[in-house]
Amino acid sequence: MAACLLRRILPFVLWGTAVVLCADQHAPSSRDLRAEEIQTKHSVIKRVLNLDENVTGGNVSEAAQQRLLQIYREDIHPLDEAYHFADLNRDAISEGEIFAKPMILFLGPWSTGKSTMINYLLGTDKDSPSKLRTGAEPTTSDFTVLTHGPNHRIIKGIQLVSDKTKHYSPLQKFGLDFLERFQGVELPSPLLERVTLVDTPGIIENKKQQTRGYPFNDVCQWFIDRAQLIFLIFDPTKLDIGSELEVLFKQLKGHEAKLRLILNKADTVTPQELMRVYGALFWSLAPLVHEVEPPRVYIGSMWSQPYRPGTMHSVFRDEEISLLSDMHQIIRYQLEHKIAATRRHAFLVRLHALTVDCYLNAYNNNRGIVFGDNSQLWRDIVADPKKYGIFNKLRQHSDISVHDLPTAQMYQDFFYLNNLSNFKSLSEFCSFWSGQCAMDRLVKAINNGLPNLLTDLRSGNVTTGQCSRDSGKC
Ligand SMILES: Nc1nc2c(ncn2[C@@H]2O[C@H](COP(=O)(O)OP(=O)(O)O)[C@@H](O)[C@H]2O)c(=O)[nH]1
Ligand SMILES: [Mg+2]
Repeated sequence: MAACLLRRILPFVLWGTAVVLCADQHAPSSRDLRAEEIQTKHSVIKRVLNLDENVTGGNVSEAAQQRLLQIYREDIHPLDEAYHFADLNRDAISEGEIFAKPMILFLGPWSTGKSTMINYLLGTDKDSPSKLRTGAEPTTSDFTVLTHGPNHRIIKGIQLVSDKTKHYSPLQKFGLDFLERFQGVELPSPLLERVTLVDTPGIIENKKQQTRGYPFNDVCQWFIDRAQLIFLIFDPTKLDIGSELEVLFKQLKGHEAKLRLILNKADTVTPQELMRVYGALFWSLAPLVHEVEPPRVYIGSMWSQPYRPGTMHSVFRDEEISLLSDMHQIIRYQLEHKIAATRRHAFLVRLHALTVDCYLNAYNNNRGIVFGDNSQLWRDIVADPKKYGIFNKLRQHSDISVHDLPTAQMYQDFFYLNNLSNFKSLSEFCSFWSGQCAMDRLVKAINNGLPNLLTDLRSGNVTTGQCSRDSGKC
Protein backbone atom coordinates (compact mmCIF):
# COMPACT_ATOMS: atom_id res chain seq x y z
CA MET A 1 0.00 0.00 0.00
CA ALA A 2 2.75 2.39 1.05
CA ALA A 3 4.83 1.45 -2.00
CA CYS A 4 1.85 2.10 -4.21
CA LEU A 5 1.29 5.49 -2.63
CA LEU A 6 4.96 6.38 -3.04
CA ARG A 7 4.87 5.38 -6.71
CA ARG A 8 1.91 7.72 -7.22
CA ILE A 9 3.34 10.72 -5.34
CA LEU A 10 6.94 10.47 -6.52
CA PRO A 11 6.49 11.95 -10.00
CA PHE A 12 4.80 15.02 -8.44
CA VAL A 13 7.51 15.33 -5.80
CA LEU A 14 10.25 15.09 -8.44
CA TRP A 15 8.48 17.55 -10.75
CA GLY A 16 7.93 19.97 -7.89
CA THR A 17 11.58 19.75 -6.86
CA ALA A 18 12.66 20.31 -10.47
CA VAL A 19 10.48 23.41 -10.72
CA VAL A 20 11.91 24.78 -7.49
CA LEU A 21 15.47 24.03 -8.60
CA CYS A 22 14.87 25.58 -12.02
CA ALA A 23 13.26 28.60 -10.44
CA ASP A 24 16.23 28.97 -8.14
CA GLN A 25 18.64 28.80 -11.01
CA HIS A 26 16.82 31.27 -13.27
CA ALA A 27 14.96 33.67 -11.03
CA PRO A 28 17.15 36.75 -10.82
CA SER A 29 18.03 37.79 -7.32
CA SER A 30 16.83 41.20 -6.15
CA ARG A 31 20.44 42.38 -6.60
CA ASP A 32 20.40 41.28 -10.25
CA LEU A 33 17.09 43.01 -10.76
CA ARG A 34 18.48 46.24 -9.31
CA ALA A 35 21.58 46.02 -11.53
CA GLU A 36 19.35 45.34 -14.54
CA GLU A 37 17.13 48.31 -13.76
CA ILE A 38 20.11 50.61 -13.34
CA GLN A 39 21.57 49.36 -16.61
CA THR A 40 18.25 50.02 -18.35
CA LYS A 41 18.23 53.55 -16.97
CA HIS A 42 21.72 54.15 -18.36
CA SER A 43 20.88 52.66 -21.73
CA VAL A 44 17.86 55.01 -21.97
CA ILE A 45 20.21 57.97 -21.48
CA LYS A 46 22.45 56.65 -24.27
CA ARG A 47 19.57 55.97 -26.62
CA VAL A 48 17.67 59.23 -26.17
CA LEU A 49 20.79 61.38 -26.32
CA ASN A 50 22.15 59.36 -29.26
CA LEU A 51 25.46 58.95 -27.48
CA ASP A 52 26.60 56.03 -29.63
CA GLU A 53 26.50 58.13 -32.78
CA ASN A 54 29.59 59.80 -34.16
CA VAL A 55 29.84 63.28 -32.73
CA THR A 56 30.87 65.17 -35.88
CA GLY A 57 27.90 66.94 -37.33
CA GLY A 58 28.75 66.12 -40.97
CA ASN A 59 29.67 68.36 -43.90
CA VAL A 60 26.61 70.56 -43.70
CA SER A 61 27.11 71.63 -40.11
CA GLU A 62 30.87 72.03 -40.52
CA ALA A 63 30.34 74.26 -43.57
CA ALA A 64 27.67 76.23 -41.70
CA GLN A 65 30.01 76.66 -38.74
CA GLN A 66 32.68 78.02 -41.07
CA ARG A 67 30.30 80.45 -42.69
CA LEU A 68 29.12 81.61 -39.30
CA LEU A 69 32.71 82.17 -38.23
CA GLN A 70 33.39 84.12 -41.41
CA ILE A 71 30.38 86.39 -40.88
CA TYR A 72 31.35 86.89 -37.24
CA ARG A 73 34.97 87.75 -37.99
CA GLU A 74 34.45 89.91 -41.07
CA ASP A 75 31.14 91.63 -40.46
CA ILE A 76 30.54 91.75 -36.71
CA HIS A 77 33.84 91.67 -34.90
CA PRO A 78 35.43 94.83 -36.45
CA LEU A 79 32.87 97.17 -34.83
CA ASP A 80 32.63 95.03 -31.69
CA GLU A 81 36.37 95.56 -31.16
CA ALA A 82 36.56 99.18 -32.34
CA TYR A 83 33.82 100.28 -29.93
CA HIS A 84 34.93 98.09 -26.99
CA PHE A 85 31.56 96.37 -26.78
CA ALA A 86 32.82 94.00 -24.06
CA ASP A 87 33.15 96.98 -21.67
CA LEU A 88 29.44 97.73 -21.95
CA ASN A 89 28.68 94.67 -19.85
CA ARG A 90 25.55 93.96 -21.83
CA ASP A 91 25.45 90.25 -22.64
CA ALA A 92 28.86 90.56 -24.29
CA ILE A 93 29.84 87.22 -25.76
CA SER A 94 33.17 86.37 -27.25
CA GLU A 95 33.96 84.35 -30.36
CA GLY A 96 34.99 81.44 -28.10
CA GLU A 97 31.61 81.45 -26.38
CA ILE A 98 29.63 81.63 -29.59
CA PHE A 99 31.45 78.59 -30.92
CA ALA A 100 31.62 76.65 -27.65
CA LYS A 101 29.55 73.54 -26.95
CA PRO A 102 26.08 74.20 -25.53
CA MET A 103 26.18 74.75 -21.78
CA ILE A 104 23.71 73.16 -19.35
CA LEU A 105 23.54 74.85 -15.97
CA PHE A 106 22.34 73.09 -12.79
CA LEU A 107 20.90 75.48 -10.19
CA GLY A 108 18.80 75.10 -7.07
CA PRO A 109 18.83 74.75 -3.30
CA TRP A 110 21.41 72.49 -1.68
CA SER A 111 20.91 68.73 -1.52
CA THR A 112 18.26 68.62 -4.23
CA GLY A 113 20.36 66.13 -6.21
CA LYS A 114 22.19 68.39 -8.71
CA SER A 115 25.59 66.70 -8.41
CA THR A 116 23.95 63.25 -8.23
CA MET A 117 22.06 63.97 -11.45
CA ILE A 118 25.28 65.05 -13.22
CA ASN A 119 27.04 61.88 -12.03
CA TYR A 120 24.09 59.86 -13.28
CA LEU A 121 24.06 61.52 -16.72
CA LEU A 122 27.81 61.04 -17.10
CA GLY A 123 27.79 57.50 -15.71
CA THR A 124 30.33 58.55 -13.09
CA ASP A 125 28.24 57.50 -10.12
CA LYS A 126 30.19 54.37 -9.24
CA ASP A 127 33.82 54.58 -8.20
CA SER A 128 34.86 56.97 -10.94
CA PRO A 129 37.57 59.49 -9.95
CA SER A 130 35.46 62.10 -11.75
CA LYS A 131 32.44 61.52 -9.50
CA LEU A 132 31.19 64.76 -7.99
CA ARG A 133 30.80 64.74 -4.21
CA THR A 134 27.23 64.25 -3.06
CA GLY A 135 25.54 64.03 0.31
CA ALA A 136 22.57 64.94 2.44
CA GLU A 137 24.48 67.92 3.92
CA PRO A 138 25.62 70.89 1.76
CA THR A 139 28.51 69.26 -0.10
CA THR A 140 29.13 71.36 -3.19
CA SER A 141 30.80 74.67 -2.52
CA ASP A 142 32.33 75.08 -5.97
CA PHE A 143 31.19 76.11 -9.39
CA THR A 144 32.40 73.14 -11.46
CA VAL A 145 32.58 73.19 -15.23
CA LEU A 146 32.64 69.66 -16.67
CA THR A 147 34.11 69.32 -20.15
CA HIS A 148 35.41 66.59 -22.40
CA GLY A 149 39.09 65.61 -22.25
CA PRO A 150 41.15 62.49 -22.99
CA ASN A 151 41.83 61.82 -19.27
CA HIS A 152 40.38 62.73 -15.92
CA ARG A 153 41.91 66.07 -14.89
CA ILE A 154 41.02 68.79 -12.41
CA ILE A 155 41.80 72.34 -13.46
CA LYS A 156 41.95 75.11 -10.86
CA GLY A 157 39.87 78.24 -11.36
CA ILE A 158 42.90 80.46 -11.62
CA GLN A 159 44.20 78.29 -14.48
CA LEU A 160 40.81 78.22 -16.21
CA VAL A 161 40.48 82.01 -16.36
CA SER A 162 43.97 82.46 -17.72
CA ASP A 163 43.60 79.83 -20.47
CA LYS A 164 43.07 81.70 -23.74
CA THR A 165 41.62 78.63 -25.47
CA LYS A 166 38.74 78.64 -22.97
CA HIS A 167 36.39 81.55 -22.47
CA TYR A 168 36.25 81.96 -18.72
CA SER A 169 38.59 84.96 -18.42
CA PRO A 170 35.70 87.41 -17.72
CA LEU A 171 35.07 85.48 -14.47
CA GLN A 172 38.29 86.97 -13.13
CA LYS A 173 36.34 90.10 -12.22
CA PHE A 174 34.58 88.20 -9.39
CA GLY A 175 37.81 88.10 -7.40
CA LEU A 176 40.27 85.61 -5.97
CA ASP A 177 37.84 84.23 -3.39
CA PHE A 178 35.59 83.17 -6.22
CA LEU A 179 38.47 81.65 -8.21
CA GLU A 180 39.21 79.48 -5.16
CA ARG A 181 35.67 78.18 -5.51
CA PHE A 182 35.80 77.66 -9.27
CA GLN A 183 37.17 74.55 -10.96
CA GLY A 184 37.11 72.57 -14.17
CA VAL A 185 36.86 68.81 -14.49
CA GLU A 186 37.88 67.15 -17.73
CA LEU A 187 36.92 63.56 -18.41
CA PRO A 188 36.37 61.32 -21.39
CA SER A 189 32.61 61.20 -21.88
CA PRO A 190 30.42 60.95 -24.97
CA LEU A 191 27.94 63.38 -23.38
CA LEU A 192 30.66 65.97 -22.73
CA GLU A 193 31.73 65.69 -26.36
CA ARG A 194 28.36 67.29 -27.04
CA VAL A 195 27.68 69.64 -24.11
CA THR A 196 29.38 71.33 -21.16
CA LEU A 197 27.75 70.79 -17.75
CA VAL A 198 28.03 73.30 -14.90
CA ASP A 199 27.42 72.23 -11.30
CA THR A 200 26.82 75.01 -8.78
CA PRO A 201 26.85 75.38 -5.00
CA GLY A 202 23.37 75.03 -3.57
CA ILE A 203 21.34 77.98 -2.50
CA ILE A 204 21.33 78.21 1.28
CA GLU A 205 18.54 80.42 2.42
CA ASN A 206 19.78 81.18 5.89
CA LYS A 207 23.25 82.15 4.71
CA LYS A 208 24.03 85.75 3.82
CA GLN A 209 25.59 86.33 0.39
CA GLN A 210 28.61 88.09 1.81
CA THR A 211 29.60 85.03 3.85
CA ARG A 212 30.38 83.29 0.59
CA GLY A 213 33.18 85.79 0.03
CA TYR A 214 32.15 86.51 -3.54
CA PRO A 215 29.03 87.79 -5.32
CA PHE A 216 27.22 84.45 -5.72
CA ASN A 217 24.24 85.89 -7.63
CA ASP A 218 26.44 87.83 -10.05
CA VAL A 219 28.41 84.68 -10.83
CA CYS A 220 25.12 82.80 -11.37
CA GLN A 221 24.04 85.58 -13.72
CA TRP A 222 27.20 85.15 -15.80
CA PHE A 223 26.41 81.48 -16.29
CA ILE A 224 22.65 82.10 -16.78
CA ASP A 225 23.38 84.52 -19.64
CA ARG A 226 25.53 81.95 -21.39
CA ALA A 227 23.72 78.66 -20.74
CA GLN A 228 21.54 77.13 -23.42
CA LEU A 229 19.56 75.13 -20.89
CA ILE A 230 19.01 75.80 -17.18
CA PHE A 231 17.84 73.08 -14.83
CA LEU A 232 16.45 74.55 -11.62
CA ILE A 233 16.17 71.60 -9.29
CA PHE A 234 13.93 71.24 -6.24
CA ASP A 235 13.47 68.59 -3.58
CA PRO A 236 9.79 67.89 -2.72
CA THR A 237 10.58 67.73 0.99
CA LYS A 238 12.21 71.19 1.11
CA LEU A 239 10.27 73.72 -0.89
CA ASP A 240 11.22 76.82 1.05
CA ILE A 241 11.65 79.70 -1.33
CA GLY A 242 13.65 82.38 0.43
CA SER A 243 15.48 85.54 -0.48
CA GLU A 244 18.45 84.01 -2.34
CA LEU A 245 16.14 81.96 -4.53
CA GLU A 246 13.92 84.99 -5.11
CA VAL A 247 16.92 86.95 -6.35
CA LEU A 248 17.75 84.05 -8.64
CA PHE A 249 14.25 84.07 -10.08
CA LYS A 250 14.58 87.76 -10.87
CA GLN A 251 17.85 86.98 -12.60
CA LEU A 252 16.17 84.30 -14.68
CA LYS A 253 13.76 86.88 -16.07
CA GLY A 254 14.18 87.05 -19.81
CA HIS A 255 15.67 83.54 -19.87
CA GLU A 256 12.41 81.65 -19.25
CA ALA A 257 12.61 79.88 -22.62
CA LYS A 258 15.67 77.94 -21.53
CA LEU A 259 14.50 77.32 -17.97
CA ARG A 260 13.30 73.87 -16.88
CA LEU A 261 12.16 73.10 -13.34
CA ILE A 262 12.85 69.65 -11.98
CA LEU A 263 11.00 68.26 -8.97
CA ASN A 264 13.71 65.72 -8.25
CA LYS A 265 13.90 63.00 -5.57
CA ALA A 266 10.19 62.47 -6.22
CA ASP A 267 10.64 58.92 -4.93
CA THR A 268 11.02 60.27 -1.40
CA VAL A 269 7.32 61.13 -1.08
CA THR A 270 4.06 59.30 -1.72
CA PRO A 271 2.10 60.01 -4.92
CA GLN A 272 -0.46 62.06 -2.91
CA GLU A 273 2.25 64.13 -1.27
CA LEU A 274 3.88 64.64 -4.64
CA MET A 275 0.66 66.03 -6.13
CA ARG A 276 0.39 68.49 -3.24
CA VAL A 277 4.03 69.54 -3.57
CA TYR A 278 3.63 70.02 -7.33
CA GLY A 279 0.74 72.40 -6.71
CA ALA A 280 2.68 74.23 -3.99
CA LEU A 281 5.69 74.63 -6.27
CA PHE A 282 3.58 76.32 -8.94
CA TRP A 283 1.93 78.52 -6.34
CA SER A 284 5.29 79.69 -4.99
CA LEU A 285 6.69 80.28 -8.44
CA ALA A 286 3.76 82.16 -9.93
CA PRO A 287 4.74 85.66 -8.78
CA LEU A 288 8.37 85.00 -9.60
CA VAL A 289 8.17 83.72 -13.14
CA HIS A 290 6.72 86.49 -15.29
CA GLU A 291 5.76 84.48 -18.34
CA VAL A 292 2.41 83.78 -19.93
CA GLU A 293 3.54 80.24 -20.55
CA PRO A 294 4.99 78.79 -17.33
CA PRO A 295 8.25 76.85 -17.57
CA ARG A 296 8.08 73.09 -18.03
CA VAL A 297 8.26 71.12 -14.78
CA TYR A 298 9.72 67.62 -14.83
CA ILE A 299 9.08 65.19 -12.00
CA GLY A 300 11.45 62.32 -11.35
CA SER A 301 14.25 60.66 -9.56
CA MET A 302 17.36 61.38 -11.59
CA TRP A 303 19.89 59.05 -10.09
CA SER A 304 21.45 55.62 -10.61
CA GLN A 305 19.16 53.79 -8.23
CA PRO A 306 16.12 51.69 -8.99
CA TYR A 307 12.82 53.46 -8.44
CA ARG A 308 11.47 52.93 -4.96
CA PRO A 309 8.54 50.49 -4.66
CA GLY A 310 5.20 52.23 -4.27
CA THR A 311 6.22 55.31 -6.26
CA MET A 312 5.05 56.35 -9.73
CA HIS A 313 7.66 54.48 -11.77
CA SER A 314 6.14 54.88 -15.18
CA VAL A 315 5.57 58.62 -14.69
CA PHE A 316 9.18 59.08 -13.58
CA ARG A 317 10.44 57.05 -16.53
CA ASP A 318 8.37 59.03 -19.06
CA GLU A 319 9.38 62.32 -17.49
CA GLU A 320 13.04 61.35 -17.64
CA ILE A 321 12.74 60.48 -21.31
CA SER A 322 11.09 63.87 -22.01
CA LEU A 323 13.84 65.67 -20.12
CA LEU A 324 16.54 63.78 -22.02
CA SER A 325 14.78 64.58 -25.31
CA ASP A 326 14.80 68.22 -24.29
CA MET A 327 18.57 67.98 -23.82
CA HIS A 328 18.90 66.23 -27.14
CA GLN A 329 17.08 69.06 -28.92
CA ILE A 330 19.65 71.49 -27.56
CA ILE A 331 22.45 69.32 -28.90
CA ARG A 332 20.77 68.72 -32.24
CA TYR A 333 19.84 72.32 -32.93
CA GLN A 334 22.95 73.90 -31.48
CA LEU A 335 23.98 75.52 -34.76
CA GLU A 336 20.59 77.19 -35.07
CA HIS A 337 21.04 78.46 -31.51
CA LYS A 338 24.53 79.71 -32.31
CA ILE A 339 23.27 81.59 -35.35
CA ALA A 340 20.49 83.16 -33.26
CA ALA A 341 22.98 84.08 -30.49
CA THR A 342 25.36 85.60 -33.04
CA ARG A 343 22.53 87.63 -34.55
CA ARG A 344 21.49 88.92 -31.14
CA HIS A 345 25.11 89.80 -30.44
CA ALA A 346 25.40 91.57 -33.81
CA PHE A 347 22.23 93.53 -33.04
CA LEU A 348 23.61 94.70 -29.68
CA VAL A 349 26.98 95.62 -31.23
CA ARG A 350 25.18 97.74 -33.82
CA LEU A 351 23.11 99.48 -31.16
CA HIS A 352 26.24 100.15 -29.15
CA ALA A 353 28.23 101.50 -32.12
CA LEU A 354 25.32 103.82 -33.04
CA THR A 355 25.07 105.01 -29.43
CA VAL A 356 28.78 105.82 -29.13
CA ASP A 357 28.55 107.59 -32.49
CA CYS A 358 25.64 109.71 -31.15
CA TYR A 359 27.72 110.70 -28.10
CA LEU A 360 30.62 111.62 -30.39
CA ASN A 361 28.35 113.67 -32.68
CA ALA A 362 26.80 115.47 -29.71
CA TYR A 363 30.28 116.36 -28.52
CA ASN A 364 31.52 117.50 -31.93
CA ASN A 365 28.40 119.56 -32.63
CA ASN A 366 28.49 121.36 -29.29
CA ARG A 367 32.11 122.01 -28.63
CA GLY A 368 33.32 125.57 -29.05
CA ILE A 369 36.75 126.58 -30.09
CA VAL A 370 38.92 123.87 -31.59
CA PHE A 371 41.70 123.83 -28.99
CA GLY A 372 39.67 124.83 -25.91
CA ASP A 373 39.09 122.63 -22.88
CA ASN A 374 35.86 120.84 -23.63
CA SER A 375 36.10 118.29 -20.81
CA GLN A 376 33.24 119.99 -18.94
CA LEU A 377 31.05 119.64 -22.03
CA TRP A 378 31.91 115.96 -22.28
CA ARG A 379 31.13 115.37 -18.60
CA ASP A 380 27.80 117.13 -19.11
CA ILE A 381 26.90 114.96 -22.12
CA VAL A 382 27.72 111.76 -20.23
CA ALA A 383 25.83 112.90 -17.12
CA ASP A 384 22.73 114.04 -19.02
CA PRO A 385 22.55 112.43 -22.48
CA LYS A 386 18.82 113.24 -22.79
CA LYS A 387 19.61 116.96 -22.87
CA TYR A 388 21.64 116.30 -26.03
CA GLY A 389 18.98 114.07 -27.59
CA ILE A 390 21.27 111.03 -27.71
CA PHE A 391 18.56 108.39 -27.23
CA ASN A 392 16.04 110.26 -29.41
CA LYS A 393 18.45 109.95 -32.29
CA LEU A 394 18.61 106.20 -31.76
CA ARG A 395 14.81 106.03 -31.83
CA GLN A 396 14.85 107.45 -35.36
CA HIS A 397 16.03 104.02 -36.55
CA SER A 398 12.78 102.26 -37.32
CA ASP A 399 14.25 98.82 -36.56
CA ILE A 400 15.35 99.72 -33.02
CA SER A 401 12.72 99.07 -30.37
CA VAL A 402 12.42 101.51 -27.45
CA HIS A 403 12.59 98.47 -25.19
CA ASP A 404 16.10 97.68 -26.41
CA LEU A 405 17.50 101.16 -25.85
CA PRO A 406 20.42 101.33 -23.41
CA THR A 407 20.24 103.41 -20.25
CA ALA A 408 22.23 106.55 -19.46
CA GLN A 409 23.75 104.69 -16.48
CA MET A 410 25.18 102.01 -18.78
CA TYR A 411 27.06 104.68 -20.71
CA GLN A 412 28.19 106.51 -17.59
CA ASP A 413 29.87 103.25 -16.57
CA PHE A 414 31.16 102.67 -20.09
CA PHE A 415 32.73 106.12 -20.45
CA TYR A 416 34.18 105.80 -16.98
CA LEU A 417 36.29 102.95 -18.40
CA ASN A 418 36.78 104.41 -21.88
CA ASN A 419 38.06 107.80 -22.90
CA LEU A 420 36.33 109.62 -25.74
CA SER A 421 39.59 109.75 -27.65
CA ASN A 422 39.48 105.93 -27.91
CA PHE A 423 36.78 106.17 -30.54
CA LYS A 424 36.43 107.24 -34.15
CA SER A 425 33.06 108.13 -35.63
CA LEU A 426 31.26 105.54 -37.75
CA SER A 427 31.90 107.44 -40.97
CA GLU A 428 35.60 106.74 -40.53
CA PHE A 429 34.98 103.00 -40.89
CA CYS A 430 34.30 103.22 -44.62
CA SER A 431 36.65 101.94 -47.29
CA PHE A 432 38.06 104.67 -49.50
CA TRP A 433 38.28 102.26 -52.46
CA SER A 434 35.03 100.29 -52.28
CA GLY A 435 32.96 102.87 -50.42
CA GLN A 436 31.69 100.06 -48.22
CA CYS A 437 31.25 100.89 -44.52
CA ALA A 438 31.67 98.57 -41.54
CA MET A 439 28.15 99.45 -40.35
CA ASP A 440 26.65 98.43 -43.72
CA ARG A 441 28.32 95.06 -43.42
CA LEU A 442 27.06 94.62 -39.88
CA VAL A 443 23.49 95.47 -40.95
CA LYS A 444 23.76 93.06 -43.89
CA ALA A 445 24.91 90.30 -41.55
CA ILE A 446 21.87 90.94 -39.30
CA ASN A 447 19.30 91.24 -42.07
CA ASN A 448 20.65 88.84 -44.70
CA GLY A 449 23.83 86.92 -43.89
CA LEU A 450 22.67 85.23 -40.70
CA PRO A 451 19.00 84.62 -41.68
CA ASN A 452 20.15 83.17 -45.04
CA LEU A 453 22.62 80.91 -43.28
CA LEU A 454 19.79 79.61 -41.11
CA THR A 455 17.61 78.94 -44.14
CA ASP A 456 20.45 77.17 -45.96
CA LEU A 457 21.23 75.09 -42.89
CA ARG A 458 17.62 73.96 -42.58
CA SER A 459 17.47 73.00 -46.23
CA GLY A 460 20.85 71.21 -46.00
CA ASN A 461 22.21 73.58 -48.61
CA VAL A 462 25.44 74.78 -47.02
CA THR A 463 28.73 73.91 -48.66
CA THR A 464 32.30 74.61 -47.62
CA GLY A 465 34.20 77.40 -49.32
CA GLN A 466 30.92 78.85 -50.53
CA CYS A 467 30.95 82.61 -50.95
CA SER A 468 28.94 84.40 -48.32
CA ARG A 469 25.74 85.27 -50.18
CA ASP A 470 25.75 88.88 -49.16
CA SER A 471 29.27 89.98 -48.76
CA GLY A 472 30.14 88.19 -52.00
CA LYS A 473 33.37 87.16 -50.31
CA CYS A 474 34.77 83.65 -50.11
N1 LIG B 1 15.84 59.29 -2.73
C1 LIG B 1 16.59 59.99 -3.58
N2 LIG B 1 17.72 60.56 -3.12
C2 LIG B 1 18.48 61.27 -3.99
C3 LIG B 1 18.09 61.42 -5.35
N3 LIG B 1 19.03 62.19 -5.96
C4 LIG B 1 19.95 62.49 -5.02
N4 LIG B 1 19.64 61.93 -3.84
C5 LIG B 1 20.38 62.06 -2.58
O1 LIG B 1 20.24 63.41 -2.11
C6 LIG B 1 21.41 63.83 -1.45
C7 LIG B 1 21.90 65.14 -2.02
O2 LIG B 1 22.37 64.96 -3.33
P1 LIG B 1 23.45 65.92 -3.98
O3 LIG B 1 23.63 65.47 -5.38
O4 LIG B 1 24.67 66.02 -3.11
O5 LIG B 1 22.67 67.31 -3.95
P2 LIG B 1 23.18 68.76 -4.41
O6 LIG B 1 23.58 69.48 -3.16
O7 LIG B 1 21.98 69.39 -5.03
O8 LIG B 1 24.30 68.57 -5.37
C8 LIG B 1 22.42 62.72 -1.60
O9 LIG B 1 22.44 61.97 -0.41
C9 LIG B 1 21.87 61.87 -2.73
O10 LIG B 1 22.24 60.51 -2.62
C10 LIG B 1 16.87 60.79 -5.81
O11 LIG B 1 16.46 60.90 -6.96
N5 LIG B 1 16.17 60.10 -4.88
MG1 LIG C 1 26.18 69.26 -5.20
